[in-house]
Amino acid sequence: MAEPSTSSLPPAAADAAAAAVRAAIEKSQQPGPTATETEAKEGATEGAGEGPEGDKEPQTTTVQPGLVDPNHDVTVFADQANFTVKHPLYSPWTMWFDSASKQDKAKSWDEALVKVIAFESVEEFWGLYNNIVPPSLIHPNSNYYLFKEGIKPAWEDSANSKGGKWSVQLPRGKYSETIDNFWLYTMLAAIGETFETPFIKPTPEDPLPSATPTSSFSNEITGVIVSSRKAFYRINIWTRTSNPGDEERIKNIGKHFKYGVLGLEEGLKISERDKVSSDVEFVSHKDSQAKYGTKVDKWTV
Ligand code: MGP
Repeated sequence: MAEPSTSSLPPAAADAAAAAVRAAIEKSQQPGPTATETEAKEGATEGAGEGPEGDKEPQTTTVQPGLVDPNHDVTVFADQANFTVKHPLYSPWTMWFDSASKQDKAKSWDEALVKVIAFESVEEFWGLYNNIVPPSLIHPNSNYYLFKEGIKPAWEDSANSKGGKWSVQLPRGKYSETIDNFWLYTMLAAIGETFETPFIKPTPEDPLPSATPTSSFSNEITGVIVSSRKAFYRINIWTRTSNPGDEERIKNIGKHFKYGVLGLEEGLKISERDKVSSDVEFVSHKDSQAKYGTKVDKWTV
């Protein structure tokens, strides 16, 4: 299982994890009690009737309002079990799951869909990640769905009904470790909200170009899904829109997903023999529902 540390992640995933922490810091810069105020208050209660210690003057170190105080607060990066500070994410998220056995008995598709947990901090995310069965080990025909709070992972939800999905498929078997890593990187990009980072093509001179998140962030991603199927694994990125007019913006998400987040090479076929390519494809939900016997318009990157 991965440690709650970003040091072993590839650059894009590490960026995404760092973005999740940046979200925490930005959020925590809202006015709150200063350390001095907090310590003064604690001194007042803890010190009462405790002799010399109780007479202690409150310490005068002042940290910026709401920021982590390095002298007192323990983050998950310093102590994985006994941390005292949680870093809130930009948005709260919910993990959903549906399993093959439930699908078999369910009367309708969404009857089998269960909420696993809702979380809103970096620490809760790692707590979930460290305690959940990885996608390579879930039963074929099962799916994990990580969606923004309040959005059901269904085409019918108003946040999804006009949208679509980017997909990548990997053959089962030899790609089990890869799918587990890809899913982690995908989740980090989702909770770090880095999918809308402008994609900058790597060059031999600058193989790891770093782009700052775009100012035209439009909250386009509603959720991400990993699916286990008999012959393959699949990751989907769901978007709110799928208009031809938004092609450039949506393709940027696909490029960032394929090259930045997953680190795939342009033109690379994941496996010629298995007839599964690394083409990352976009299709609208409307088209994917009508896929049988219908020509489906797909975008690739
Ligand atoms: P799938 O898992 O998205 O496709 O949907 P997959 O794995 O390609 O399977 P295939 O059987 O389509 O080849 C599988 C099935 O689940 C769909 O055909 C629908 O019956 C149902 N389903 C999936 N989703 C995401 C939804 C949804 O959002 N709404 C509803 N009503 N049904 C869905």
